Amino acid sequence: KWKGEGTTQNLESIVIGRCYDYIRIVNPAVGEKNCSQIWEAFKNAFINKDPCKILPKDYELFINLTFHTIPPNKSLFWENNQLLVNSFADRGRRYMSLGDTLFGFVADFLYWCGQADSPGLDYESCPTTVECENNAVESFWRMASITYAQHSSGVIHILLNGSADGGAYPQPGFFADYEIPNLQRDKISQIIIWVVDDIEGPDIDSCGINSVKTLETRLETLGYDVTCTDNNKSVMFLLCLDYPDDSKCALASSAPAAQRGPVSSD
Ligand code: ENP
Repeated sequence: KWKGEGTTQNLESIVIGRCYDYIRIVNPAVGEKNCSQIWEAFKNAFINKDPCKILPKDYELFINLTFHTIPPNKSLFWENNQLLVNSFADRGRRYMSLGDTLFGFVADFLYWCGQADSPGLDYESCPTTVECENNAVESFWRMASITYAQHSSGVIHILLNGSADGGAYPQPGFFADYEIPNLQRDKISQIIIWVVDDIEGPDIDSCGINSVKTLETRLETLGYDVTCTDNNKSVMFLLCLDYPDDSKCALASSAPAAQRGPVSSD
């Protein structure tokens, strides 16, 4: 009956299993957490309720149970490049995106919703944000985004896609609407924006123009020290894994060396 994907099969096992994976293997530094209690809090946010009447605050207990600090200088915000961010952040080893926190990790890539007057999950379909914005998944990510932004500190990075259709900095968007307003000015020393184009994609947005300019101005107006760079080299290296022969992926110093051939002794 709804237009969105239904609840992911085996949701309970996935959430509980991911919770243990996170606290035991991915990031034991967060300390002991009660994974079955975390599942109960997650489920109680939306079961037995009209799937269009779930609010961010319904996840309050879930957030309290999963909460842990975010290391300074490790926050990585993004739009329109989730798979790239997943590889780049490397499960918190390089950066800690929302999906690398316990509260984001347990829900990443999943779908879920309940039904009014029934304790069952709806595995057939769930409402999309267009159908109703107060749905279980949207409200979850709003609450998670707010929490993540409030607790980010030090140097903040934002990785944007310069080839995205609607512009690198979408409005509305989670970053624009739930993260920027919840950043704590006194805890943040600098904001670094990276705009990276897809290797074979169009160059729609760059630092200083279009939607990126809008973002830079907004952050400066809020009093942040903002730096923006195009096509960050480390991110490019990662993207280039899949396009080794593209001209954008030529390694500047090694190309001429390879053409020169072996060093002769005469
Ligand atoms: P999309 O539309 O590229 O990707 C949505 C997918 O990413 C979904 O599979 C979603 O899981 C998962 N996901 C991971 N983190 C978030 C998230 N944080 N979020 C919504 N979905 C998330 O992402 P968006 O909508 O542009 O959101 C990007 C935002 O995430 C940025 O603000 C970034 O800073 C933030 P699921 O369970 O929905 O299938 C916030 C909202 O971290």
